[in-house]
This record gives sequence, structure tokens and C-alpha cells, in this order.
Amino acid sequence: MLFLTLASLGLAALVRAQDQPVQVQVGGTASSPAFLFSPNNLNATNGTVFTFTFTGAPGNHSVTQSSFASPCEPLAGGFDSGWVSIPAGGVTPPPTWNLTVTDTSKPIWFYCKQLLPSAHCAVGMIGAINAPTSGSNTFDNYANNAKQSSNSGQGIGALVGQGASASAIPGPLANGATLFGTPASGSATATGASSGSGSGSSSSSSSTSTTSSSAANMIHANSLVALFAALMGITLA
Ligand SMILES: *[C@@H]1O[C@H](CO)[C@@H](O)[C@H](O)[C@H]1NC(C)=O
Ligand SMILES: *[C@@H]1O[C@H](CO)[C@@H](O)[C@H](O)[C@H]1NC(C)=O
Ligand SMILES: *[C@@H]1O[C@H](CO)[C@@H](O)[C@H](O)[C@H]1NC(C)=O
Ligand SMILES: *[C@@H]1O[C@H](CO)[C@@H](O)[C@H](O)[C@H]1NC(C)=O
Ligand SMILES: [Cu+2]
Repeated sequence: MLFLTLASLGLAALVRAQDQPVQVQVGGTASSPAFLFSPNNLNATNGTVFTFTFTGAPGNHSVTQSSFASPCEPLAGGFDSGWVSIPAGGVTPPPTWNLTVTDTSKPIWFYCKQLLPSAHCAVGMIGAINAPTSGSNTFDNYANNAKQSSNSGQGIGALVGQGASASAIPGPLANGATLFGTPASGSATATGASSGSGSGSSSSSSSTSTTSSSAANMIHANSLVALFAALMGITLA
């Protein structure tokens, strides 16, 4: 019985370990701000959470979904954090934005849509999730395409994107950290992401992403039950 309990706890810890968010720094650090995401070439399984932390200070950056073909333009129906501004010296704690991967069948491309003092995308503030390592749409080709872009689109996207979603806007917004261009809650309309650069709508809770995250929790809960059942079977046999 003691063995059973210890072994079960071990398996539970293993399942839980896969749930740890992957940390991505946005804009370098307070001592060395930079126009980049770090790391920027990411791999994920379904349900992987990326915690984008706005550490770059001073900095005013976004995490905005694009396409391989147009690396510095917002993807219609794509995810977007909005512009998160951090004053010089940084804020404690820095705001974060949690993006959950919901589809691993296609690569996910993203960039920073800030144009001041020059387009961040064109100087390498780009990233990818599950970029193929061979063929034409590799991470390196995406990065090279971005460097050819002289400008970048600033349309406002949504919390729910294509293949990845957030359930809340970046936060905490305190101690001088601000958000401009609040992403729409739920999914963006097909035209919403690529039009306009005015202020976004205020946010309310998103039923789409709530459903996604409870589905993910159900999958984890089911696999735990399955593991317990399997363990019982083996131990009792
Ligand atoms: C952040 O950048 C956006 C877009 O350029 C701008 O509208 C906003 O005022 C900036 N925020 C701050 C606090 O400067
Ligand atoms: C990341 O995922 C892509 C697509 O599934 C795959 O081609 C590539 O080999 C993976 N890269 C790493 C480093 O695992
Ligand atoms: C992101 O997730 C972390 C837990 O991993 C949580 O502490 C943080 O508050 C979340 N950020 C937002 C903006 O919800
Ligand atoms: C991935 O997870 C989402 C929920 O986050 C779920 O809707 C979807 O069906 C999952 N896809 C696969 C292939 O398991
Ligand atoms: Cu930026």
C-alpha cells in the first residue's frame, strides 16, 4: 500500500511536470533591453503554455500572430497581446501573457508590431512555434522574410488565435506598466486583425478559451485516472 501510494505520487508529479509553462522573455531585460523574443524558436505539444514575460525595460512590445508569407503583418483571426509598455528600470513583477497551444498540426508564427522608433519585426523581433526544420517554411526563412519587411502591420487581434489562445489580457498592469490596444476577447473576426490601429475593445471573459482550458484539464484528469488504473492493475496482478 505504501509502495502504491509513493508510486502514484511519482506518476502524478510526472504528469504535472509537463504542465509547467515555458518562459519566453519579451524585449530583453531591464539592464539590456533588446528587440527580441528569447527563446524564439519554440516547440510545443497540444496544451503547452508559453508565459511571455515583458522584461525589456524600457520597452513597448506585442506578441502578435502573423503568417509565414507575411511575417510582419497581423494574421486575420490571429492572437495578439496588445502593446505592453514597461518604463525604464522595469516593474516588479513584470506583466506576463499566457498563450496555450491548441493545434500542433501547423506552425505558429508571431512578431512584435511596434513601429517605434523603427519596426521591431524587421530587426528580428519574431518567433515561431513548431516551425519545420526542413522544407521552405523553416524558422530561418521566416526570420529572413521578416528582415525584408520595411514596415509592419499594427491591426489589433484577439485573445483567441489560430492554433493558440490566451484566456486573459497581459497583467499585472501596475507600477507604470500599461496596455494599449486591448485585444478583443474570444476570436477576432476575419477582418478585425488586419484593420485599423485604434484602441481595442475592452475585454470580458472568453467562452472559447474557457472551454479550451477545461477541455485540456479534462484530458489531464483522464490521463491521471488512466495512470492510476494502470498502476493498480499492475500492482494487483
Ligand atoms: C506603446 O506603443 C503604442 C503603439 O506605438 C502607443 O500607442 C502607446 O502609446 C505606447 N505606450 C506608451 C506608454 O508609450
Ligand atoms: C519542432 O516541431 C517541428 C514540427 O513538428 C519539427 O519539424 C521540428 O523537428 C521540431 N524541432 C525540435 C527542435 O524538436
Ligand atoms: C500566467 O500564468 C502564471 C502561472 O504560470 C500566473 O502566475 C500568471 O498570473 C498568469 N498571467 C496572467 C496575465 O494571467
Ligand atoms: C488540443 O487541445 C485542444 C484544447 O486545448 C482541443 O480542443 C483539441 O482537440 C486538441 N487537439 C488534439 C489533436 O488533441
Ligand atoms: Cu517589440
